[in-house]
Amino acid sequence: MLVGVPKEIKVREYRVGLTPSSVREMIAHGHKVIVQKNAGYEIGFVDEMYVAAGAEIVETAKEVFDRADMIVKVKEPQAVECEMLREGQILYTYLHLAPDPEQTQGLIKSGCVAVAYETVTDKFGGLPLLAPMSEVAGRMSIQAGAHALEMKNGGRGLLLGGVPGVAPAKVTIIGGGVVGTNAARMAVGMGADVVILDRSIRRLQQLDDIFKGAAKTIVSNTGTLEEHVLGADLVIGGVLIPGAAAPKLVTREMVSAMPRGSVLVDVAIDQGGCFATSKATTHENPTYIVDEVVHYCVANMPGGVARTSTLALNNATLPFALALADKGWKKALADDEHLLNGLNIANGKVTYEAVARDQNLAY
Ligand code: PYR
Repeated sequence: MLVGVPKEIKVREYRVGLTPSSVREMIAHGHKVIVQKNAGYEIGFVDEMYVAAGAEIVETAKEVFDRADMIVKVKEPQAVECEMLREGQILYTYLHLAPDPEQTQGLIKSGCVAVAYETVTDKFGGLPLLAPMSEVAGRMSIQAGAHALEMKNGGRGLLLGGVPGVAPAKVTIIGGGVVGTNAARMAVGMGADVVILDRSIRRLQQLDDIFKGAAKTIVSNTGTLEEHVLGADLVIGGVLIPGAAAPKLVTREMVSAMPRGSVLVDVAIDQGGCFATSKATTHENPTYIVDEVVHYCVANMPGGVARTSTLALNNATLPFALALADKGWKKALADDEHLLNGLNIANGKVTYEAVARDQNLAY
């Protein structure tokens, strides 16, 4: 199969669909790979590395889309990319179609076969191609929060770990899933006083085993949520209801009652955010202040550490990319129900129930 890797064109997106090492693996499987010039330049994957791995470098995205049987990307195709896709061509990338009718129509019209990273499942009930980016965002949330706690950023002027003789900062993490667990690892590592809230006692038992008391676990309900949000210097929102909007767990009143210079980091902002006062921000202007509380709500946090994110994403996406290339999409999906769950569009129709339902489309 001829596999194509265009340069990402979404604003400030520096991740790339395949690393040079993934290209080498593709070629070892007998495939050909074309990579758009400078596709990985900003994160140190220069064209010479792709050539050394066996890829051909091509000048334009159009050439990649015209020639490739399968396009491997990171972000959802922008309108100009949807127009370049063609019937039967495989598109393998993040799509997030449910809230995006325009992209859905563009993909339907193209006739492509679109496999979305975020809906591929695993036998443990997880989302293995979303998980690496949740790990990145969870870990990053603590460094973003630590930075926001500095005076110059409007924070309380607190060092997360404190120093001998001075207490560490209090960090409350809402949600004990992938984001919350990774946030807790970083916060504990930096010496903060950490509480994780979750509604699942079973999950709290697992977290207690992992952290062995270094992070406290609390069952989440209206009362405990209020107590631990109001008592925190830094709150991390890491709740996910797959495919649905995030619940607004922290109300405007709670935000207003927080001490001046407290910090909220909303990792759920991609799903609308879990703080009533959240609105999406960018890496250029990551924070804003409401009622003297600093909000960090960057919508594509993993893009800020694009090299780490690309490597982590490729670790998860490559085995499925190889299956699609080795077997063709029909057999690859027929052989693997979890990869089949990734199929969102085929033969000019939506093939993913939640997307069809949200957009009133035939399924
Ligand atoms: C991203 O990392 O950009 C996703 O869409 C998950």
